[in-house]
Amino acid sequence: MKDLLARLGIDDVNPGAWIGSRPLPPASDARVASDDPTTGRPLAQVALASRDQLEQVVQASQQAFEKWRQVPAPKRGEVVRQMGEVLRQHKQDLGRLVTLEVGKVLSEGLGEVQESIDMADLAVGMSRQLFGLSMHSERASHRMTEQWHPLGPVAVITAFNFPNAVWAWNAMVAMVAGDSVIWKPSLKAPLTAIATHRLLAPVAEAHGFPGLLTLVIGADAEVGEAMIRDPRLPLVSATGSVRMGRHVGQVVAGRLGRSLLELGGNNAIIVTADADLELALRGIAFGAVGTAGQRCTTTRRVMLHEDIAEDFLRRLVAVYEQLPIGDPMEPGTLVGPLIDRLAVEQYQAALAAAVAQGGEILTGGQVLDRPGSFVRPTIVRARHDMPVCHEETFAPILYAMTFRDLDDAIRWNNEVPQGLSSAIFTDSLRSAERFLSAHGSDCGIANVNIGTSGAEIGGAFGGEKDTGGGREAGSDSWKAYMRRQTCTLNWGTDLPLAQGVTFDI
Ligand code: UN1
Repeated sequence: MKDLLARLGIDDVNPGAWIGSRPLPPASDARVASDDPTTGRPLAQVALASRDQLEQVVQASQQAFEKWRQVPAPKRGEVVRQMGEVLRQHKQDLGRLVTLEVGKVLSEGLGEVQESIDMADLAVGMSRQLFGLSMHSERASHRMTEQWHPLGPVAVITAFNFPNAVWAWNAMVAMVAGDSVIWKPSLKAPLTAIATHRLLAPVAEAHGFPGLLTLVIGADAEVGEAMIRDPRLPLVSATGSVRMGRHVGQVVAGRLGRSLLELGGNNAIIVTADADLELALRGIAFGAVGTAGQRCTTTRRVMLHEDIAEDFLRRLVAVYEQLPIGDPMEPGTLVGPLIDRLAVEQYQAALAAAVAQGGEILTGGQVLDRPGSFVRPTIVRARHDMPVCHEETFAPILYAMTFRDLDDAIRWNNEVPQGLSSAIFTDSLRSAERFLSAHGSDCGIANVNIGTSGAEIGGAFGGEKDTGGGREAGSDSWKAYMRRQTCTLNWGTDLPLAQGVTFDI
């Protein structure tokens, strides 16, 4: 472990503010410890960034932006391509650090770094495809076009559960778009952020852009608030809880800035009577238990057709009862720890509420008696209208409910405040299309015969309602990181006015 941290440049105490590869000296004694959720032991400490350091970071980021935006987009893509290469070279170490720091199993830790590599590749392609449109002007000898320009320094606020990839979704695209990036990671996963930053900032620096990538690890009250209020930051992209996002969204809207929000989910899978149940079983198990239930896309509710419900639940319970729980670094482990003791308390509180509201625990429900933050993945027989089923608890708790009519299941899918991901397992074309129709799932992601989590980066990722409406990663999400300019050019000798207006002088 010490070797791994040393190879990635992590010391016992690490600076929390970085401009490129230059750390700013600690501003005070305020520190945060990053604990290993598998053992509960501290891995290393980080000196918290101050308001004053944020100011230095914002200024450096602004200066970098002013030059970076003049670099042709495909050349910006080349810099991002080189960052992707560095990630490839360090995938093993970085993936292990993700596993060490947040407790996801190693295949998922490595998969997360792969997601960042994929983002770099996608962004390189995007760098030659930041297309505008051309329109036909109503005026003779006029040409109308639309072009996209860089926006400015972008604030990227990330959550603990994807400490590497969510930054990459934003940063890779922002960089090819011509923006500089200020990263404020979760205080629960600062070491992955430092390691990632220390690997990639030198690439930008080698091209003459030390301020392109900056990092501030600080308390919300000290640096987070100042960041979201700062009019020099035209876009704040924030991933995390609905509570956090509602605040960020309101503050940024108050200064008429842009926010890109990727908040909580409460994702359901519907299983119809004609579904391939083996496929459904695997999809639900990965969706509900993968990452110990700590993805925004985690499957939290399952709606089973009454004809198959009892038999299916018996099979699902059997799968749950033989899941290997333990050290996420060990090959074969499928369930690692929750991020910390607070998450364990939230798991317990949700289960107490579920039982009080009439739910029945079919399997799981216990905290493991061992160091670290381990809980048993749990299935609760529930009713769709139990209040606890409408909340997101970041833990492996699956609420199972039974339906007769597909219309009811779709209504239940949609009745929660969140709107991120959803899925149906069915072999019926009609049921699948009904689910995907305009009066089907209301979520940003709707899948057929695939679970709710594990989206590829090529699509636009995000959700509706309390999930915040943002879209990141693929498709045309790059538009969020740029400003649109409509240009009308008159190459004639007259000056006709639009709408037939005359103004003869
Ligand atoms: C998140 O949990 O914040 O679709 C992101 C998925 C991953 C991303 C999850 N590609 O599950």
